[in-house]
Amino acid sequence: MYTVSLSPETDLHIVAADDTQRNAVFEAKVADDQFIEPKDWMPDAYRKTLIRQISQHAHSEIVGMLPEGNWLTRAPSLRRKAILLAKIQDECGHGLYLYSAAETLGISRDDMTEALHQGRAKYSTIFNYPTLTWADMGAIGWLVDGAAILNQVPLQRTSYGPYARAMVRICKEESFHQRQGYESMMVLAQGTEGQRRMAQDALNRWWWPSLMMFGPPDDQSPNSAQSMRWRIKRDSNDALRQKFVDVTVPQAQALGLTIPDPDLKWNETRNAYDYGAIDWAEFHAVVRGEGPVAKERLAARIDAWESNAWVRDAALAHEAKRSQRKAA
Ligand code: FAQ
Repeated sequence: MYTVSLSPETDLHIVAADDTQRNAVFEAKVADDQFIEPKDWMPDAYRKTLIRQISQHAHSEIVGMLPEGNWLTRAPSLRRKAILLAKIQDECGHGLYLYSAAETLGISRDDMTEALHQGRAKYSTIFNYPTLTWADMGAIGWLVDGAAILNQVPLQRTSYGPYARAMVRICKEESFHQRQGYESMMVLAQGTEGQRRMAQDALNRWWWPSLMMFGPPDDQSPNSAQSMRWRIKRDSNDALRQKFVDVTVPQAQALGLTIPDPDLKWNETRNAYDYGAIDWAEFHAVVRGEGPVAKERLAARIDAWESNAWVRDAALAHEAKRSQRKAA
């Protein structure tokens, strides 16, 4: 009979003869909260799910630079500009760690980029909304990075090692992003009447799209059950959304701003906030690529990729020369 032993001395020496046995080793490792590493055997569907999720996550970080980049030249002070620039550079770094993590699963960065440009790969719905005023920079940091952290902290314990390790640093940086956004909102909320109105307007526009970031409701989420069994996802979409509402409402109250949801109320029995109905038709339309600025976002990415091809060509030519010299 075939048995799986997970002591560090023995499990590395299991020679599994067929996929059923390999799968048993894989399942046992996942159940034991051990990381699956790039050279470990894994089911094809696990690999595919990870490539899908990690590449979408990477694309989100990269496309997510655009709405904020839009405000770099219009930041109201040198201090705000330096903070925003640092944040955008961090997001770029996150994208690169995540592309690298996905590459360990056997897909190339070029293939992932092509999938994004051809509309085959998704990125977060949130980045298909326009940034209309400076207050949107505060709202994105507070709400979008706030939502991202809640989703990403559990991903530090996701079952695939390279993804989990990438998330450790990403979470530290996202935490700074959330705080700078909240601080920026605080300054606006305590500023002139016009500034307070700008902050409220930004909250009004970003609140519902932020709730949608967590994905469809659990009973309409085709990937959740399997991803949670594989411990890729550690919490469900609805559980994280609820957590976000519960931590964010008191933050809005501290700012003196109103969450744009007349149905929002504390529920003593559940010890959590009840909140109003999310417009899932809007969510699905944005996922389909019909978001307010979806076309502009993709066009900007494709333009950046094409007009900077010479940088990639030069770097590769340099690398080829170096290898030739080494070989000679
Ligand atoms: N947008 O079955 P589920 C950030 C799709 S990072 C677009 O529930 P899953 C940092 C989903 O892909 C933000 N599509 O899917 C930052 C699936 O379609 P598919 C990104 C969405 O994967 C801040 C279908 O709907 N974070 O913001 C969305 O189990 C500021 C059914 O959904 C991550 O990617 C959506 N919101 O759960 C940067 C975190 N939701 O692929 C710059 C990692 C769902 O089968 C500035 N990802 N869909 O064709 C995840 O945790 C998961 O992938 C979920 C979705 C929770 C997003």
